[in-house]
Amino acid sequence: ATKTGSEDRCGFIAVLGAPNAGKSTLVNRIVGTKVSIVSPKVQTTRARVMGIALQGRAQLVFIDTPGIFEPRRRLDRAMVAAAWGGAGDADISLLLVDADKGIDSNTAKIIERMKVEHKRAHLVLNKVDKVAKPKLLELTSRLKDGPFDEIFMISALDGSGVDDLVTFLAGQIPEGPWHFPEDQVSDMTERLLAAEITREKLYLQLRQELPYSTTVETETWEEFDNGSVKIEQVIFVERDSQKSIILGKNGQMIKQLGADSRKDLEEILDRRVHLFLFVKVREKWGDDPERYRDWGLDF
Ligand code: GDP
Ligand code: K
Ligand code: MG
Repeated sequence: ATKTGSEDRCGFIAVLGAPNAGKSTLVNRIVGTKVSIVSPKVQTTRARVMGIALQGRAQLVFIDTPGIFEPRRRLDRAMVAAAWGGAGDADISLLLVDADKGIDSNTAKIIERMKVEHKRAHLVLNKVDKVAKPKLLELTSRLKDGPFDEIFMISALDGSGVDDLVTFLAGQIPEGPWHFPEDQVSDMTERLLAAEITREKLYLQLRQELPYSTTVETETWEEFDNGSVKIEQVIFVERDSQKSIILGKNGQMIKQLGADSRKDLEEILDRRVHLFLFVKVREKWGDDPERYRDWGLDF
């Protein structure tokens, strides 16, 4: 199914940056559908996620990565390793910076490492929708001696500047046959994507640290002749008290979670969805590699 032609191009583009820079928002916008979940919380993205986009005859394969930060837990270390690993084989790497936040210590460390390891790197200042011009110019001048060939200013949220970035990238990637069929947008299975969508709702609705204690798995996936699908998912938590929070008073919380997730799933999968959510306590799931096997994280 892979097309070939003399003018075809295909390349891998790693998207790196501190947590919450807007990496997943950017990849979703370019791909045109949600392949990677987004929330205002750090560590929403836990593994490498591939988002595939076409620009003319160029197939651009974006590698969305977990944010790079100083790791503490075992899961943190695996996420940061996955982020750098995602850039290792890429043709181009992009450093995404939240222009409103500027260069924090995480970003400064990423720049130091990119100087050594990344030959074709570009800087992308994101969130220009909420930053005044003088601040942008100051940031640009501070970074012009960095390891970057080009500097772009974009808003992944409202899309400004994104087309120019994509056009530029399409011209930079190597000539060669496409790696993926033309209708493929991600390397994720529908089952995994469905679990991620529910995890996104947990990140959006739960307060403080609780989302980090949860993980979601799709247990059953049953398709019917009328085109609808029945999906059963388990939300794993670490303690009984967390289970009661997720269920909520009279089950209100989980009902809302299910409704929000189902709505998104119906849009993404383009079919009727019957979603059933269950909550199970599994102590220390965070230390159990079986729980992240689906994400492809190595330990
Ligand atoms: P990631 O951790 O780098 O993948 O960042 P996310 O894509 O999850 O985004 C983190 C937060 O920043 C979310 O609340 C996004 O809606 C928000 N965000 C992302 N891009 C932009 C942008 O261009 N402008 C604004 N104002 N917010 C953005
Ligand atoms: K995030
Ligand atoms: Mg992300």
